[in-house]
Amino acid sequence: MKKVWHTPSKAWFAAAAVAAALSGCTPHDNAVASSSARTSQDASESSNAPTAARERPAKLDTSLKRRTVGGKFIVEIAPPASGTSVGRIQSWTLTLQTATGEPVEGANIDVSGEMPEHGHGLPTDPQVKPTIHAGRYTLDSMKFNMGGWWELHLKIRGPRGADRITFNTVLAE
Ligand SMILES: [Cu+2]
Repeated sequence: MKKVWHTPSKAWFAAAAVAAALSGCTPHDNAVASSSARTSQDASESSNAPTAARERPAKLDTSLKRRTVGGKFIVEIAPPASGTSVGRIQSWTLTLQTATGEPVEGANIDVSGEMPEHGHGLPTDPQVKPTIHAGRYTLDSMKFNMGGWWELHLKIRGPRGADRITFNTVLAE
């Protein structure tokens, strides 16, 4: 993968903003939505921060049930029964299992998202909360502010180890 800038710079943010403007994005949503809830330290660590734009691969795995990168967990995420509505805050569900299919309780899960082609993140800061059902979690404050290719990055810390996974979802443009 070709990397243009190694660290975020003024030029980099300007380029991301231009790319976003050309594609009709509203990158400022991110800053506005999160500025009230975060400290400056949190903001600097935000994984929803803009990223350098990437092209969409010819083949995208859009399966929403997959094994994590290190093979520790099986994760399934699902949009609300009504489907994903662009521009609306919605709750998704997340099912977490061990590699052998046992429900995983007490996991700590971080979610961030981005539109790789546009170099911007989600306009919200999704939160994962446990439910009364073993291995079932809710993914609250999910909002996609435009159609297209989104990546959802999950970092999972369970009682018996940590792993991560990236899901792809393509919403009608
Ligand atoms: Cu976008």
